[in-house]
Parts: sequence; C-alpha cells; structure tokens
Amino acid sequence: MAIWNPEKECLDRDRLRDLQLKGLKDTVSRVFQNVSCYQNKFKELGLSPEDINSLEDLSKLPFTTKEDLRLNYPYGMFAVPMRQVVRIHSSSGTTGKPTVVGYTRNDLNVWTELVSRFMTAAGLTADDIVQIAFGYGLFTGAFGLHYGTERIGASVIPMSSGNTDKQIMIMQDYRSTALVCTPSYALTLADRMEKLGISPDSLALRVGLFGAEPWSEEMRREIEKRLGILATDNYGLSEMMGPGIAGECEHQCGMHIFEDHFIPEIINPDTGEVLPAGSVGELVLTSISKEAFPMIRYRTRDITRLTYEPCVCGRTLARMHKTAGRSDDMLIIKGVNVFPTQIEEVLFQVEGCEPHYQLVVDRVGAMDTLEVHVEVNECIFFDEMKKQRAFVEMVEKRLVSTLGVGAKVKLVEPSTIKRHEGKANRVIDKRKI
Ligand code: DLL
Repeated sequence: MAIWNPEKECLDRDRLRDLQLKGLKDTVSRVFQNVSCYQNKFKELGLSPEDINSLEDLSKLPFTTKEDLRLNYPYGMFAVPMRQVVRIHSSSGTTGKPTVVGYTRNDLNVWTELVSRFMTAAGLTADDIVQIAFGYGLFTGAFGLHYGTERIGASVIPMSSGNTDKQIMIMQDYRSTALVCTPSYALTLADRMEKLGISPDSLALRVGLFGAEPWSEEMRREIEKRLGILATDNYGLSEMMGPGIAGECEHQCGMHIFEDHFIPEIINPDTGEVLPAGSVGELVLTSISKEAFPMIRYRTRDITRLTYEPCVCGRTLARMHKTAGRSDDMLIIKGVNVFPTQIEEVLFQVEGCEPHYQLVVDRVGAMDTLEVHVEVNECIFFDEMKKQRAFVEMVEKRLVSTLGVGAKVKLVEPSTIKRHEGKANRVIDKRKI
C-alpha cells in the first residue's frame, strides 16, 4: 500500500527522536523570544530554553490551555509578525470567544503535506474524486482536506456542508469515490439515500474520511454497511493546525500521529502527571515545526491511549486510539463517568434501534438523571405496549451493565431526532442551564 512520505512516516525511531529534539529546542527558543505568554510562564518556573536538552525535559515545560488562548485573543499567541501570516482560521468553540489560529506559508505547506499523508493512508490516489461536505469557512476541516486532495492529485468537489439532496445528486452524477465529512453527517446521508430509494451500489463511492467528532467502532460498521465503503478516522484540532494531526491507514487499527511535527504525551487530567506508554489519559501535544502559532504542551482534553508497536502498514509512527471524547464531554451521572460514545456502542448493538439518539441529563432534587432518547424502527415503535416495554427494559439492562449507572430509555419515532450537518451535539444537560 502506498505511503505518501515513507522517509518520514517510516523513520527509524531513534532518528525520529533526534529530529523531535531539534524541533522542540527550536520551538522553545522561538516562543521564548516572541510570545509574552510563554515568556511569563517560563519565568515563573525559572526555565530558559537552555534547560531543554533531551526529550525527557519536555515534562519540565508548562502546559498551554484553551484559557491561555482566550486570554491572548486574538493574536497574542502568534510568534511571527502579521505580515508573515497568510491564513487565519478559528476553532468551533461553543462557549466564549472562539480561538484564532494563524499560518505562515510554510505552515500551510506542512498542513497540506500531513493531510496528504492520511488521505494516502486511507487508500486515496490521483484517480479519486473527493466530495468535501465539511463547511468551508473559519472551520479548518474543509480547507485542510481541500488542499490535501489537490496535493495528492485527486479531483476535489468543494461541496461544503448541508443541502443533503444536492450532496446525493452530485455524488451520483459526478461519480464521487470518496466522501469527507463528520461521521454523523455520513449517517444523515445514508438515511436520506434510503428514503429516496438510492442504493449505495449505484454510486461510485468507496472510501469515507471521517473526523472532527468522536464516533464508536459500532458506528463505523453501520456507516460501512449502509454506504458500502471503507470508513476511516482522522483526528485534529484547530489549535494545533486542524485535520492532519493523525489518521488511520486501511488497517483501521489506530490513527498514526505525525510525530515528526507533533510530540504526543498522555497525562492524568487531574494531576498533570505524565503517564507511561499505553495508559489511558488526556492527550497533550507539542508542535515542533509550526511557525505562526507554536503550541507547547497543549492540553487537548481528548481522552485516548497511544500505541508504539509498529503497524503492519510499515509506518513507525505512534498510533492513537479512537478518543472516548473530550473530558469536557464526559458526563458525571451520580458520580459515575459516562462518555456519550459508550452509550452509542450499546445502542448500535441492539437490533431495532436506529443510529440516532439524544441524551438528556437533569437533576431531580439532589439526584442526577440520564434519559436516552433513541429512534427505533417502525415495527418496534408501533408494536404492542407489552413488547415495547420489554424492549425498553432490555436496552436499559444493557446500558446499566456497560455504564455502571442506570439510564431511562425513551423510544422515539423514526426521523424525529435532529440530524446533523457538521459536528453532532448529542447531549442536553439541563443541569447547566
Ligand atoms: O475538528 C479539526 C478536524 C477537522 C479534524 C476535520 C478532523 C477532520 P476543532 O473544530 O478545533 O477541529 O475540534 C477539535 O474535535 O479536540 C476532538 O475533541 C474532536 N475531534 C476531532 N477529530 C476527532 C476524531 C477539528 N477523529 C476537536 N475523533 C478535538 C474524535 C475528534 N474526536
């Protein structure tokens, strides 16, 4: 199978470490000289760039958080003068001011290279026709994938998000072979195609490159079955660059992190302590090649685990496992930690449940409550009460045994839960309202 940049993606790990140390030292010197937020943080810790002499010294450096970016809104974290910045994007933050990110010409080049890597890893070539159904705009998804598509020589259809019927028409008429969007939108498309009586066999679609939100293995199988494609996962965040931090190869066994540009660490989110390889914890990333907007030990809030075992594809880069979600998305129900993706896994395994659900969290007196609203097929929805009740009890039983905390299940009619065009928002937490 093709590898976009074998020299870097299959680099011997000792040489990779040399390259990382060099990139780390350069980055630390640059932020120390040019970014007042880092100057202050380093001074508080009594650190100077000369103290960084090995990769182990990384843990001496301070973390960067979303709060730092907010405090330095809009351009305070930039390490180059504005005249060297050629592109600006922004995070899709749901609370407060969005964070602003900038790119030099070289940053854009690197970004395009890294997207080309994971597109190639997913099996795309110059022969593909790639339909991009991410929204073009401040969000990094569409532009990131757009330039990667062009770089590998495939044809890009810059469709943007929404307008589901038109997406399907274009997919049919233009013979799109690859689809780029969020996994939840892929399901929205599959649903609509079924309603319109369009069989996936009549399309040329063969691969999906999905990312920008957490999704379970069960959801992957559902998308693959319903669209008749190979569905691959890719990960990124605007604060680090956008898509192109990590992406899966066709073996679908974890996303290769482009470690020649980003150093990953896993920490205990409560104490900040660095955890040994293989542990589950919060992913922390340090950029080692970015010019405009370098990030030292950025706390992503995403909970995952890294594997350093070599992959059968030949890449030597570490792989990150599907994230359970952001630690901010984690619900604490009666003291038990619950990720929406865990609920998704259970629902997707139940025959009769449709892949559309909404979680409603509330507090009655001092007691947290969790309600799971799930669409079921018409057979079940219109079934006699007794059978419906038995169905609800069966789902509730499975949920409590997986989550360790009870949830009330409410069956809703097909097509009643809101469909998503971009990132899905599946939780209504009335406790925060
Ligand atoms: O979502 C960048 C992106 C665009 C990635 C397109 C992949 C494809 P933000 O809007 O800043 O950037 O959101 C970043 O989304 O911290 C994760 O919580 C979540 N996320 C992104 N990719 C994945 C994924 C883009 N593959 C935040 N699996 C991140 C799980 C993901 N969560």
